[in-house]
Amino acid sequence: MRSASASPLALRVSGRRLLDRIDELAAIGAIEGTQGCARLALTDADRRGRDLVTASMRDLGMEVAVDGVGNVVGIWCGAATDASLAPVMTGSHIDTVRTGGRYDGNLGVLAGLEVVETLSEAGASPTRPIAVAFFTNEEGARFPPDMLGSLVYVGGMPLEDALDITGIDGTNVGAELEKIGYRGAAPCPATPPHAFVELHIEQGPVLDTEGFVIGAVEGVQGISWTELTIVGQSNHAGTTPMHLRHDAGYVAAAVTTFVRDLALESGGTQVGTVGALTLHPNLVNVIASRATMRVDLRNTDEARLGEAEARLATFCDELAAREGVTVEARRLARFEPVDFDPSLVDKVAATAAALGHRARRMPSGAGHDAQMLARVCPAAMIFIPSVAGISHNPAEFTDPAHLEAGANVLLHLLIDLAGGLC
Ligand code: HGY
Ligand code: MN
Ligand code: MN
Repeated sequence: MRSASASPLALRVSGRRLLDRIDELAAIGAIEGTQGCARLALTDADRRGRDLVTASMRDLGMEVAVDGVGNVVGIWCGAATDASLAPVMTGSHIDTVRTGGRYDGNLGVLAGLEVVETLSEAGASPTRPIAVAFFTNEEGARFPPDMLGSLVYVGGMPLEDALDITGIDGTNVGAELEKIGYRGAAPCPATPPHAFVELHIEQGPVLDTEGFVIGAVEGVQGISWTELTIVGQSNHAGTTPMHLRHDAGYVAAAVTTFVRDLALESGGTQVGTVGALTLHPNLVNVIASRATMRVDLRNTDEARLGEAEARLATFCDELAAREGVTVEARRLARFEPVDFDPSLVDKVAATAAALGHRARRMPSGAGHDAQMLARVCPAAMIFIPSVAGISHNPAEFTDPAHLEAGANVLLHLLIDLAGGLC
């Protein structure tokens, strides 16, 4: 039993225990032959992951609450903690994309449980309660937008609207929540926590290539998701002269290459992706009558993101007129860039330094729940490296020593934000 009487800075997490938790959760929805897992939001695999994590919360003596959109929050108090105070919260998500890695989101939730277990076994009592949360549908891959659960949690979207969302498979958020048994009674929007810190893998190449262990994340770039439905005319691939075609497949391909060229021309932090594209009837000898595609544009600069969106819209209009098709746009997600609380970002860097790590200040290319919590309380993020910057890929990997280092920074930052140990 480690005593808390030693300087709190002597406290350390158990890297082995954290790895075991990560392995245990990754086994749910495991992608055969890989290290990755697939637990799309509100699927049965997500339910099993949720059941495992909430059981772990209860095993740690945490009070567990589930809200109307399925967000789960566990609250832990030490023997001398003042339970009446607003908790310091950490957490992330445990839903994954279809080709997910084992660390994206999962690390932030399981490291939160490891912090609680470390404090509990040390007999330590933070002045404030510690809350560990996982938010519903952070990925947005099945039900747009991403960060849906945390958006509702902070009052950024009415609960009814979230429950009404239709997924890429035609299912409904509310019905799927009922089906997995996670449409809870806790109110949302929720009472804001005192502060929020999220530990997450970088999912990009910066820390790995520059040799940093810790990233002090200063903010999150803007995100724009648009669904385009292109309607042309199906016709015979062999008999239809090229000038008589209204080819939705060609228009979709032209938009896809335009998105890449737009990002390259824009420079700066502009990125553009078409990751989802379906053709109808999707047959080798039929000119496609319909194409449905989803465009992801991101930039750290709001004005430039807006320019990119406008250029895409103009391109689609001109192409539609030229090819004799219609292009209908539907916005799936739109979040402006977010700056985290500068004093909290400084604390991330100072805590890392106290533990022997120089922190790399940087923006986040990926969206995170922390960007939603930043609307209601001071929020910041701790990054650790992704080897070769690979993520949203079963080959996603982070060095166990970096997992442990990130969790120790989280431990000591949470102790600090919780008013120290009493
Ligand atoms: O899309 C994102 O940036 C995150 O993975 N939800
Ligand atoms: Mn994530
Ligand atoms: Mn992700």
